[in-house]
Amino acid sequence: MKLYIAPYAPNPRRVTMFLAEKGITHIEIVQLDLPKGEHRGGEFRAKSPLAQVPTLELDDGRTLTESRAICTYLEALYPEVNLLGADAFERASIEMWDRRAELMFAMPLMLWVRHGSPLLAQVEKNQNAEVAVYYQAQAMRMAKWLDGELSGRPWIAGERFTNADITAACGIDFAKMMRWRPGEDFPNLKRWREAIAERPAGKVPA
Ligand SMILES: N[C@@H](CCC(=O)N[C@@H](CS)C(=O)NCC(=O)O)C(=O)O
Repeated sequence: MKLYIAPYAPNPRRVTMFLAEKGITHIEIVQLDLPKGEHRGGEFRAKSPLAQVPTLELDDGRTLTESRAICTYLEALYPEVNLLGADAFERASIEMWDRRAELMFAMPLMLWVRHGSPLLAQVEKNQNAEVAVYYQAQAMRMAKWLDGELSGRPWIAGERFTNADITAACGIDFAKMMRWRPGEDFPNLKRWREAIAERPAGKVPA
């Protein structure tokens, strides 16, 4: 299998953090240069019709895109360490938190960065400062909410580390490009992010 990723890109990192936490090291990693447009060529587009990373290519040539779908596939192949839930309720509960982490938190953070960071101007041709401000406010509202949630438990989906933590951490780490990270004003989020840094997933470079 080959996993196509790109430096600094948050969605591929969701998969590389997932692999690190499971201790999977035998999947070949192929780095694409997004600013150079390596992902837009016909050869890669045949693997990933939306020209996006991450893309997982199986040995028989079939491909999967969408970071969560790739993680679902990898969890089925390598069930331990379990990151997506051990029984019906836990699987659904982790999916619920993962979707919240992605749609309500990581997505606004990423749109803030994509529209607001001058470093991305080359890749993001339609940057809009007003959109950046809108999503920054939305992301900060969700950060406050998540901070409250984390006052009562160690991890986003409950008592153990799961994929929902990876999804939220990738959003937060991408926002370093806007010089934001949870500080003393988000004490639970800060404690949670520091705990991730101690884990295998936390060692994967942002
Ligand atoms: N929903 C997709 C999003 C993938 C995505 O947006 N990938 C970005 C990198 S983080 C990308 O490939 N951007 C290049 C482009 O869209 O031109 C997922 O979760 O995998």
